[in-house]
Amino acid sequence: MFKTSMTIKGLVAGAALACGCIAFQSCDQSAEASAPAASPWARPFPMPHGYWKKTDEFYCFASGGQQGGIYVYGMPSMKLLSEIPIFNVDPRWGWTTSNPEVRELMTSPRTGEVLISGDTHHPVLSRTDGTYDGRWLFVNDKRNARIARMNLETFRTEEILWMENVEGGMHGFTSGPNTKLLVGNIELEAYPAKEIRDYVDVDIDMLKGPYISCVFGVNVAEDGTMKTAWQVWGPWQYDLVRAGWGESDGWFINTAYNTERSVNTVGMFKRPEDYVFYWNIESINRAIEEGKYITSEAAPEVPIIKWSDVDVYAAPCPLNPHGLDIDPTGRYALSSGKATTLIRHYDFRNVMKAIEEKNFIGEEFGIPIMDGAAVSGDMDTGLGPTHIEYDNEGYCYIGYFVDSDVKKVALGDPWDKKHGHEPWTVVDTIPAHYSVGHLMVPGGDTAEPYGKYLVIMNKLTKDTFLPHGPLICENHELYDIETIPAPLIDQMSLPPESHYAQGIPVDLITKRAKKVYDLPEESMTPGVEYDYDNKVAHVKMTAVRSFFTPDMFTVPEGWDVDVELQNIEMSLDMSHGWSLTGYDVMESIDPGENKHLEFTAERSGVFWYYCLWFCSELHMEMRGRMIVIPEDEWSKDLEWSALK
Ligand code: CUK
Ligand code: CUA
Ligand code: CA
Repeated sequence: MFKTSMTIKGLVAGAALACGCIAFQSCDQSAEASAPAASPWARPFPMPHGYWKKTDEFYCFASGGQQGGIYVYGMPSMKLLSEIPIFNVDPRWGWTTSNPEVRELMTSPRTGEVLISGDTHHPVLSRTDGTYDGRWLFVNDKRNARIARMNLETFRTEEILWMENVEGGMHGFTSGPNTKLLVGNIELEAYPAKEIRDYVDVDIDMLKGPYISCVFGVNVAEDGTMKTAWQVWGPWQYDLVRAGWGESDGWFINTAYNTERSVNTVGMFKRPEDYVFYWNIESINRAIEEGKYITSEAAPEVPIIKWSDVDVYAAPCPLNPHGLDIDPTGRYALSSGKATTLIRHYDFRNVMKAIEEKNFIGEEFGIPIMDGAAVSGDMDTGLGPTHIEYDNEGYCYIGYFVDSDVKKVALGDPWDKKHGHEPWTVVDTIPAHYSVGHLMVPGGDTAEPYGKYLVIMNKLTKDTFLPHGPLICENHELYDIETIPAPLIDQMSLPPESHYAQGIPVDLITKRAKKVYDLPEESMTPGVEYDYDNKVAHVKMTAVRSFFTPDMFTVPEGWDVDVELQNIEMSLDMSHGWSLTGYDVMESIDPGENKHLEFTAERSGVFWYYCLWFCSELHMEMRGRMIVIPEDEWSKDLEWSALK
């Protein structure tokens, strides 16, 4: 079953797989095939201290999907490190709506509603000159058209932008080669405010459809602050997006699977080909400069531009395309239909030539359509292609949901000089367990991929892991792509459902990562102040092993309580937390961190607060009481300062 050219590495992993066993040492077949020590992936036993910290080469940031945040793990250890809470509430990571700062981020500026769930899809690491710089991680919420920005010093969310003028369905989302501009799509067509409907002026019917949708740009300031720069509205919706670099710098491209403008599955499948769109960014800026835009009453600062006032071109793409990804030179873009075996590679040079020479085969809604055959080539390589990543050696990796594998394909000029294969041919077929969604090569969506590893993010796992109820975990499979065939190194279960992931070298993160927060210059004086006018008790409280100070406070029933908590520890890993019995209040607070918690003392009685983490030998003792006095029994002598 093995090709003779197979390397030792491949042989070991292949043999291990053949007998369904990953632990080489205990597997007779693999022992016969090769000595375990020959595998660079064999792990030492017993495990030396700090082994993973020393051996991990990349951080992987994977979207949590319905979990609402981001999973962080190390590679190649595939050890889960953190879950960054974003659109969800998670007291473990100090992220609840009792904290007014978090609550504000999660409050819709449009409706005032606090949303505590989301659907994260596309993590986007910030870039400088086309490569990751380790400053921030952005991610979109598909459900409610939001973008969050995490600070990679603290691994916490600092900002959430609620996309103006749309209710939901933000899907494709990415960064330009420099993170000054983010671009994205609205996937689910909208029935927007009347002023936008009138301005866009294409047929739209609230009951029957079709609807309209937009692409958008978001400016990112030096300090990371986001601001919507523009929205271009038009007749279609868009799925996935990439912003060009290198040869395609200044353009962004996206797929559209519902060019039929239908409102149901069958209707969205009527055309044998849909489109890939090429958008010129400069033309959007020009339209704004020339005043070709309106603004809505709800968002007076966001220019709304008509698709017909910008330079956008369509190229046909086989039946209902999804993923669309650009190679490291910026020259090629690959996409394909979800329900065909064809994958199409677009050559940016041919696209530019077609545009310059006006080689169009027609138009739709005024958008010129290029001849697909003229700008591209097709490969017939597998069914259910969804996403593509690239390495630094001239290969791309195409994930096939239905075939349940990844095809490693050799790219065309100039890469053929590097890899030496016939361009656009499959050089390796990598099995997936099962049904590939996205896949990830570290830096695989940048101008300079780091390569080395491939993570296949499998949607279905069936019987791979122990049963745990009908909703089954996912499987992130790690392959070594430095050899052909690629050996499987590890499999990692992860709760559903990761969409995209990005991998970044550890030193870009570790050199910035915060270990403790900086305490404010002035130290906190613990105590309680009573604001009788507004009926608020302001509690200032410190936490240090193994005390809360104060460890008791009183408050009249019905008052609001504002607890300012300060963890005055300066030691690594000395987080405390504040968990209040009888109330929906529980929050972690890290070393040096200062945090407000707000809630209403609705019921009279004695309520204990206790430390959230097993921080010290007297962790259980690290607790205190909130005593809520019925309002008619309250008097000033019951104030904390009188009792202490
Ligand atoms: S999408 Cu989910 S697997 Cu949102 Cu990038 Cu394709
Ligand atoms: Cu502090 Cu347990
Ligand atoms: Ca279609």
